[in-house]
Amino acid sequence: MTDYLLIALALLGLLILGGIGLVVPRLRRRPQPPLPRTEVDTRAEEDLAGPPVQAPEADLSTGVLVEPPVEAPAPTVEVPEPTAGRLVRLRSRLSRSQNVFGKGLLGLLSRDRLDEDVWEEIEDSLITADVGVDATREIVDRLRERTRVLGTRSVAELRSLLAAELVNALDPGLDRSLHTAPKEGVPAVLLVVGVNGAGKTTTCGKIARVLIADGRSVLLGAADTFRAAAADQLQTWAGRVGAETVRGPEGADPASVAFDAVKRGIETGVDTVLVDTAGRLQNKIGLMDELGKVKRVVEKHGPIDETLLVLDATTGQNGLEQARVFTEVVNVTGVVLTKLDGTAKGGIVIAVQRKLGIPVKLVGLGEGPDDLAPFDPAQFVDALLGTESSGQTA
Ligand SMILES: Nc1nc2c(ncn2[C@@H]2O[C@H](COP(=O)(O)OP(=O)(O)OP(=O)(O)O)[C@@H](O)[C@H]2O)c(=O)[nH]1
Ligand SMILES: [Mg+2]
Repeated sequence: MTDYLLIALALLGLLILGGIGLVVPRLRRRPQPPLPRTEVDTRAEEDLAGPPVQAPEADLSTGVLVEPPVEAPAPTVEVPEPTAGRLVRLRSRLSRSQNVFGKGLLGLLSRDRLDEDVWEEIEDSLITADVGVDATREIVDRLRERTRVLGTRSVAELRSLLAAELVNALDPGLDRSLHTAPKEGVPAVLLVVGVNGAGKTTTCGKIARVLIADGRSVLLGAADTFRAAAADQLQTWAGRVGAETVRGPEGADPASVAFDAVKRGIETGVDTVLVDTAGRLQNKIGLMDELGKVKRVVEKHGPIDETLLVLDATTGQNGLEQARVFTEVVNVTGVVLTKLDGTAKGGIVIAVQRKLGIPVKLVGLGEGPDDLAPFDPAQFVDALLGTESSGQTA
C-alpha cells in the first residue's frame, strides 16, 4: 500500500516538475521590461537568427503581449522629403557634368599663367558641356574682359570669375517660382507637356509629392489617353501620396479628360490640379493641334497658371528645336530639365534658357520619387564646378 502511495507521489512530483519545466521558459520571456530601442533591435535579430523565432508568436497568442493594433486598411501614404536644400543634397548626381567642368578646370589649375591654351580649354569644356556656341563665346569674352580689368593672373582666381559668369548666363533674376497656389478658392492649374519619354508623368508625380509635402492638396488629371498604362502610371504616383486621379477611357479625348479633371478639382476644392499630357513630337501637326485644344478647353475654367515644358537633358541641343515648337502652341511658363543625372552636359541648362527665354524652374536628378529639385543658378554652378562655397546654404 505504501509502495503504491510512494509511486503515486513520485508520478505526481514528475508531473509537477515537467509542468514547471514547460511553463518557466514562457514566464521568463513574458515579463521582460521594455528595452531601449537598440536592445529591442538586438533581440529581434536573435530571434531571427535561431529557433526561438516561434516563441514570440506563441506569446502573442496568449494575449499577454499586445502589439499595437494594425493600422486601418487604408494604403500607407508616403511622406515625401521636404524640398528645401534638395539641389544641394542631390549635387553628387551631377557628377558626370562635374567631370567635364570641375575636373577640366582642375587640370588648368596647374598652369601658372593665363595663356591662350587656357582660354581654349575653357571654351572647349563649355562647348562639350552643351552650353552652346553663342553662349560660350559670350561667357569667354566677358571673362577675358574681366580678368584684364581686374588684372587676374592665376587660374585659381579665374575659377571664381568663371562661376560668376556662369551664374550670370543663367539669368539669376528670373522668377522661378511655381504658380501652384489656389486663387479665391479656385485651384491652380498646371499643364505638363513635352515630347515622348521626356519624363512628364514622372515629373507630375514628383511635383505632386513636393506640393503635398508643403501641405497642399493635389488632384492629377491623366490627359494621356493613348495608353491605359499611362493613366495607371500617373495613378500609381497619386496613390502613393493619397492624391485623387481623374482619368478617362483609353482613346478618350484628352481635352475632355483635362476639362473634367479641373472641374473635379474645383468641386472638391483642392489647391492644385496637375494635368499630365501624352508625349508628342513637335513635327506631328495633328498632335500639336490637339495640345492647343487641351489648353483652350481647360481655359474654359479660367487661365492656366503654369505650363511646364519637360525636356530631357540627354537630348542636348537637339531638344531645343522641339522645345521652341511647344512654346508656339502653348504658353510655356517654365522648363523642367530632366535626367541631368544621366548627362555630362549640364551646360544645357544655359542653352535652354537662352534659346527659349523661359526659366528652368525644376531639374530632374534621378528616377527616385524625390529626385526633383527647384533650380537655383548659384547652387547649380557650385555643383558643376565642384566648389563648396554658397552651395551649402539652401
Ligand atoms: N535618370 C533619370 N530618369 C528619369 C528622370 N525623369 C524621368 N526619368 C525616367 O524617364 C523615363 C520616362 O519617364 P516618363 O515620366 O514615363 O516620361 P513621359 O514623358 O511621361 O513619357 P510618355 O508619356 O511616354 O511621353 C522613366 O523611366 C523615368 O523613370 C530623371 O530626372 N532622371
Ligand atoms: Mg507619360
